[in-house]
Amino acid sequence: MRVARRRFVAAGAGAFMVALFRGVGAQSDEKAIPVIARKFVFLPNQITLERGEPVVLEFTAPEVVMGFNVPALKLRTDIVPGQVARLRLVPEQEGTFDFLCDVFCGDGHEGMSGHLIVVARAA
Ligand SMILES: [Cu+2]
Repeated sequence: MRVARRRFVAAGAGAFMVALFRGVGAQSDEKAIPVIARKFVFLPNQITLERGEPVVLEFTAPEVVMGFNVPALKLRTDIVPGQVARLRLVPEQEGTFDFLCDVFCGDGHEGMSGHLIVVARAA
């Protein structure tokens, strides 16, 4: 009984945190970058960020479920129609990183990719 109750409380707290996270938009110190994932392209498909600058990528998918994945940075999210998927990051490494859709979305899925480019912060 005691264990069951503890599990219930933990599950409830988890759900609350998820709800809180989804409900919060970009915070004042973050730059929001909207990205649309549609068949079969990310718009924009080249995203330039400054190293050390906090950003939140805000994804929408008007058609079907998509995935955004930057394998080299171990960053990914599902993008579900009707919801905004937010990925917060502070890029720590300069370079060009490939991203791709990792949820099969149709005949053009394999070509659905782009680049995340991290540059030195402007002085
Ligand atoms: Cu896809």
